[in-house]
Amino acid sequence: MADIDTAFPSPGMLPHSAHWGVFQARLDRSGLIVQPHPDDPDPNPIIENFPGALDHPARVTQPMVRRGWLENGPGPDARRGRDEFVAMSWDEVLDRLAAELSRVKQSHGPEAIFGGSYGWSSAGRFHHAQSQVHRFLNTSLGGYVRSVNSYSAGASGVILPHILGSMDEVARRNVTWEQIVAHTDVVLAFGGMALKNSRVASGGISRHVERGAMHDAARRGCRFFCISPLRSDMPAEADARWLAIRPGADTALMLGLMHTLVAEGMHDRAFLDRYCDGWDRFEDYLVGRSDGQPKSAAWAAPKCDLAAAEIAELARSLPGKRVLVTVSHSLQRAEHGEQPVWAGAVLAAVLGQLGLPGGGYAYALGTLAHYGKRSNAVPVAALPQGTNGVKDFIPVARVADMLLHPGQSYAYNGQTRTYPRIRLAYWAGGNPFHHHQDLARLAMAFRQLDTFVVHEIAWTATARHADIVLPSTMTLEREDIGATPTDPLVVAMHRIAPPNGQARDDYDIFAALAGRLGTHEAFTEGRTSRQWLEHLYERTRAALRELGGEAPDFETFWRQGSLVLPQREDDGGILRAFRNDPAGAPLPTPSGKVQVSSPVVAGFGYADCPGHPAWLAPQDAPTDAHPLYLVANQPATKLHSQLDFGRHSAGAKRDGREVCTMHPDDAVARGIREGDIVRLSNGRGACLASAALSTDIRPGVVQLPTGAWYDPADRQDDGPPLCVHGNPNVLTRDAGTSSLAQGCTGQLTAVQAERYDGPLPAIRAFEPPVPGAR
Ligand SMILES: Nc1nc2c(c(=O)[nH]1)N[C@H]1C(S)=C(S)[C@@H](COP(=O)(O)OP(=O)(O)OC[C@H]3O[C@@H](n4cnc5c(=O)[nH]c(N)nc54)[C@H](O)[C@@H]3O)O[C@H]1N2
Ligand SMILES: Nc1nc2c(c(=O)[nH]1)N[C@H]1C(S)=C(S)[C@@H](COP(=O)(O)OP(=O)(O)OC[C@H]3O[C@@H](n4cnc5c(=O)[nH]c(N)nc54)[C@H](O)[C@@H]3O)O[C@H]1N2
Ligand SMILES: [Mo]
Repeated sequence: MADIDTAFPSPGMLPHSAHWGVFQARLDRSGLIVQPHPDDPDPNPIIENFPGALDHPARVTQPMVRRGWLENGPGPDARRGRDEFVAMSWDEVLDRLAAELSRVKQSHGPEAIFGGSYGWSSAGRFHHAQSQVHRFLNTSLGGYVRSVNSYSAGASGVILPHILGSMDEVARRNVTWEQIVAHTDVVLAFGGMALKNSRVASGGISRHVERGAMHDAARRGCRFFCISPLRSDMPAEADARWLAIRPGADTALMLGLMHTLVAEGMHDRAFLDRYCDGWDRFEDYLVGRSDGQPKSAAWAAPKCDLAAAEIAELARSLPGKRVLVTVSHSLQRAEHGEQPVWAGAVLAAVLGQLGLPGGGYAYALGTLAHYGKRSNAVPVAALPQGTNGVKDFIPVARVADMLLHPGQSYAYNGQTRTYPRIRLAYWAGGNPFHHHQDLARLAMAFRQLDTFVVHEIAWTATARHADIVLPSTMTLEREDIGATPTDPLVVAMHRIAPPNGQARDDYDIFAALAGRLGTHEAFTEGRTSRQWLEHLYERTRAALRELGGEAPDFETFWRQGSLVLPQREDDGGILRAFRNDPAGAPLPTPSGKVQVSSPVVAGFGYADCPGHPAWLAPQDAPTDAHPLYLVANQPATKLHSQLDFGRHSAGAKRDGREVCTMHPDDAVARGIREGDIVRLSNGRGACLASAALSTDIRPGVVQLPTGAWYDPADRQDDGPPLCVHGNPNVLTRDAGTSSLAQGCTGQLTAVQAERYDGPLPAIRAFEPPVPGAR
């Protein structure tokens, strides 16, 4: 039933887990030693950011309060983000914060508190900071305005339920890597399947299998297509053919492929008849009956900048083969991001492949280690969040709009909603100055608040924009349970090191606040952290017993360090079930079938998201002034902004600056050489980065990963900021994907690049603020 993982941990090491994998660690006199799980075939090197992080100067070591807030009281303040901080004792800061929370609740109600607190936090299931803040706000203040969806999948999370089923069904419980190794002939990977991405998963994965699976499939003869502006979006092991598509043009390519198949009678009519709803309306659009424009390969070619013959040939090569279409999250983190997600599903339907082993549509396969895996047969620990008394929410990426435009109405998924008036925002476990777009605008938005509270392990730009900064422990400094529904290993995360400085666990901070608010019992249920771990573990244990097996008690689990859970069959999920029995296992859509077109979405009447997949030309495209596409993708050497000061992340920078990649043609035209500092700019701002030249990037595209901490050259200036460290979100646009999903569009924007010959400003991102006198 539940086994012990005998390989883990090794003697003398303690078990722990992170979003970048299960690992073991030890703190000795020479410092922190971390090693991946001994049986991990392809460990994620990001764990190398841990050594040196525990007592790095960037850690927050004591509670700090912004001077302007302390002296003038709560209220909108243009100094937020550029004011001095003063240090304060825990007792005083908790008293003051409890009083402010009470004031906001009494004067404005919990509907004036924004507790979305989006962010990845750390991997342990109990100390997960976002869950902690939600539970605290629910149990102690009556609730909060929440956020829905994610920066990861803002558009797909909304469109997929309209056309196939929930994101989890279509991404997590669908085609597995095992099926690909055994069955797939062709993988059309739109956005690629970069190993840098697929070795990450919230909660921690014990074995990273993606590289090996692509290698084995390719060896068997599976043909991978890396459809992306970057060749490196597919590992060498896949031996992929690279189609260097123009960014933002995938829907055009998909339409061109489908048109060729339909025009040449190679589409699977029987599949479309039996399993799909709304084909005719879409076909009218595809062949041009509805708008006079056939979406042929010749039509698609100039849009995606691939040869028409190449598109047509690719289409003709597909029928009769087991074809898998994947669409990465990145494609939908862009203007009209709903379209490639929808068109990819319809392409798989046109090929008649949905629901076949190793075939059809695996949305987001390769973007996170969760996807392509079997699911556990029993639930894993999660902190209950209580009941939120406030019903209001925003789509997560509309946070700046909400703060800047209270009372304004906006469209979302068929509703007309109104932004609430927020007085206090509470963040723990996320970094909006990493994840949000147009950072100058975001800073303005946070200046509208009465009070901004942040719990952080380190002095991120978000902490620097707060009024109250509370130092939290990092994962290595506390005990927890590491687990995810897509990996069988449950990890007894032992404490590796004592807390740094005055840092406290988020749980203890909230418990102390709850004590002051008279809600201690409701928040803690009388449990210590250790008692919570035992309590949360019991859920898994009870479910194991129900399955009829032995399940060790908590003490045994803790002593042995891990537990291996049973997993479900690799059954292909809802798409396979539907294919096998369309009447008995209908899809959870209005027709019970694949919505090739959707009367519901059409009924919303959105010009920016019509009732079937369509090509909608982007507004945020290159111009004469800003002729290059910027691809602002996920960083290889860290998770988002986490531990950007760590040695693995720092090791990939040049003189402390982030590296951007561009094609030699674009560089030569601008007098830029390898290693030169370039200034990337557009109307919203600018940043500096070190140029790396490569022919593995499409000409006309500059790639700068996210994650370098925002470090504006002049913190007092109100003009477009210059980030000296290389944060691309000074450049990206703060606009929703469409009226349907209002998702984040941070992946792409248009910029100019020039060699920067001015004096190089110092990078101060990791220098903590020096507390002023009180
Ligand atoms: N331009 C552009 N922008 C993007 C993207 C993109 O592709 N392009 N991608 C987007 C995506 S997909 C995502 S998911 C977001 C990610 O955005 P975030 O999830 O907000 O980024 P993280 O850096 O993971 O933020 C987690 C924060 O929690 C802190 N933390 C860690 N452990 C603890 C703890 O125990 N307690 C507390 N209190 N804090 C802790 C870390 O120090 C860090 O600052 O970014 C989005 N932004
Ligand atoms: N190392 C590391 N891994 C991560 C993360 C991290 O921060 N670091 N974050 C994790 C998270 S939260 C998420 S949501 C996933 C995100 O997964 P994704 O959003 O898929 O990841 P990205 O790296 O942003 O984008 C993947 C690739 O898409 C390509 N691309 C960009 N625009 C286009 C386009 O218009 N068309 C095509 N065809 N390709 C395009 C880019 O070259 C890019 O490298 O990654 C996860 N994995
Ligand atoms: Mo994400």
